[in-house]
Amino acid sequence: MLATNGRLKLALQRSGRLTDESVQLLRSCGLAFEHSRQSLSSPCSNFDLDILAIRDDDIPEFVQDGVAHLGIVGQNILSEKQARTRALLPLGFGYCRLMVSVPERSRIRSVRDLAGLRIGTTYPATLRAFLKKQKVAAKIVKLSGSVELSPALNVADAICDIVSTGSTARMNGLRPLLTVMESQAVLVAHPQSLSDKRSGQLIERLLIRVRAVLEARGKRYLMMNAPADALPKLQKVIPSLKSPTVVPLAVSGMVAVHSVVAEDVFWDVMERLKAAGATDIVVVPIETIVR
Ligand code: PRT
Ligand code: ZN
Repeated sequence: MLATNGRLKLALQRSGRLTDESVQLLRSCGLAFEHSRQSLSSPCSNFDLDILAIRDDDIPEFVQDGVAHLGIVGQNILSEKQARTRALLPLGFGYCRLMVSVPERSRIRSVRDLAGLRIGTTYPATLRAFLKKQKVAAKIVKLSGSVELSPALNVADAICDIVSTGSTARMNGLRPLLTVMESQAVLVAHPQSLSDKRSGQLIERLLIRVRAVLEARGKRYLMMNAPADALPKLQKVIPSLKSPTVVPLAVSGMVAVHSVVAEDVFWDVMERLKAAGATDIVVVPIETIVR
């Protein structure tokens, strides 16, 4: 399944909302490559992998056809293109929703009210499947851009478009009515590349790294000193301290306690750790956790 040069190919968005985080994720996996918005393909110098930088809309088809073995793309695009790819992992960025929005003053209140109306969208396939499931017969107006202007131009009565903060919809006098799908960036694979020995092995090696980087996100390594008899109290403060590393210190009766904690929890519990007897609390970032 690999091309003649024996290298894996991964497609990511050339220039857009997913680009920086896609590049950052791969660099966190220890992959060394140049990323320039000008070049289509950049080789990794320390892994048998080439990065293909293309439009996000083309990624599902590239991966389906095996032109790329892997791709990083939004679930919204995957759903719309209906390409045969295997989703491997959600990546925790590029969060957004595909939503139906209606003019603020419209009387449309529920999905039923959309019956017989025109909905402008660049996501006709996803919207069609949604309306079918809801048993609502509406007219889908396929647009190629500026969807949010279509009600004002009387091209549509409602729109179905990506929303993240909602400010674009508000600025255009629209009110979100319902969510068609939630989306984030995912890693997808060409199914046959997974079963092929050589490309399958390379993908598995890469997956171990990606999982390890994702696992470490939002986590911190916590170290502190405490009297040995304070341990039960410390464990009450941080439930994840169930099996901490406990190392005796040179001072008798004192121990060093190490554990992994979620960063959002840490600030809440720090004072309570101190009150329970912990001193010299040190928190350091974690780059990877390989399980
Ligand atoms: O050139 P190329 O085709 O590669 O890029 P593109 O312009 O088609 O896509 P791009 O870069 O805009 O988005 C890439 C992916 O990012 C999308 O497919 C989604 O998976 C994800 N994503 C996350 C978003 C948004 N957030 C987002 N807010 N994609 C688009 N938007 C747009 C939306 O279309 C609307 O115009 O932002 C506007 C709404 O934003 P709010 O914050 O005002 O609600
Ligand atoms: Zn696009």
